[in-house]
Amino acid sequence: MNKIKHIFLPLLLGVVLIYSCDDDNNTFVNPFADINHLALSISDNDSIVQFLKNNYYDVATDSVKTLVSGEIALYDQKEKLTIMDAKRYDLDYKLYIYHIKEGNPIHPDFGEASDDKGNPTIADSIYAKYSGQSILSSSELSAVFDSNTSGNWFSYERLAVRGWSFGFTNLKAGYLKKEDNGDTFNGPITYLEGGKSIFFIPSGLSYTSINPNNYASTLVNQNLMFKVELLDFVQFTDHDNDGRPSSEEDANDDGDLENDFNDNSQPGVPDYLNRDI
Ligand SMILES: [Ca+2]
Ligand SMILES: [Ca+2]
Ligand SMILES: [Ca+2]
Repeated sequence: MNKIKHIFLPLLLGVVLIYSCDDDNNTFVNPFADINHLALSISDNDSIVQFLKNNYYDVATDSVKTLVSGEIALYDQKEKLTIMDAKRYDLDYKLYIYHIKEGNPIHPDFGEASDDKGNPTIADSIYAKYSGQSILSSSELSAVFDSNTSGNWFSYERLAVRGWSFGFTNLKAGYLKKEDNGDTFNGPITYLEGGKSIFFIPSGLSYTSINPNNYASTLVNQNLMFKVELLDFVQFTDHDNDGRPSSEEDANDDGDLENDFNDNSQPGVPDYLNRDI
């Protein structure tokens, strides 16, 4: 099995924990204590649906634009839009995935059927290009806040935008560029025909204030849009090297690996990071 032992993950956004203290007793104050996350999940979904109804995908410029006469709204392109149910911190969310290209992992001249690893699981480490924007209103996106045009590795336990884990399960990887005679390409590692999609991610599956690590993020509680391309992934990623792929260490089968604790001697360590279970 092809394993990458150390996957470097540049933080999508530097997150620094800040603490605001009350002068009298120095207790930690949650600046988002007033937010009702169930209500937010409902209004976020409404906002994303409105955005999808008010915008279309422009093939020529490979971009999302405000709907004009003669074009079809993202929301109405039912055959290209996947709506996924996803759970996070015991709340239910919907993730919207607009498919541009499925991805072709088999080199047209030198590939074999076995090069097709299928789709990654939620837990598999992924190698992807991306660009991210905030959805500010039904007709407005922010400037790109982060992007990568050559490919970065992302590992489940360090992924701040949990919507990615779910979204990438819909894509296939691309194939490695080769020389014309089939030799290894004499140049930078280059993948062609990776699966391309646009993810529309509710705040609860991105920088939610349910997680204190996000309090200081400039993107806290914002709905996000990511254009992504899956270049490669590590099939059967096994974070703790215990022989069980991480995707099979989700004991309660809710798509979240961070809430399964079945080792009484190490109650704070999730199963997928615990070699003893
Ligand atoms: Ca494992
Ligand atoms: Ca779980
Ligand atoms: Ca384990």
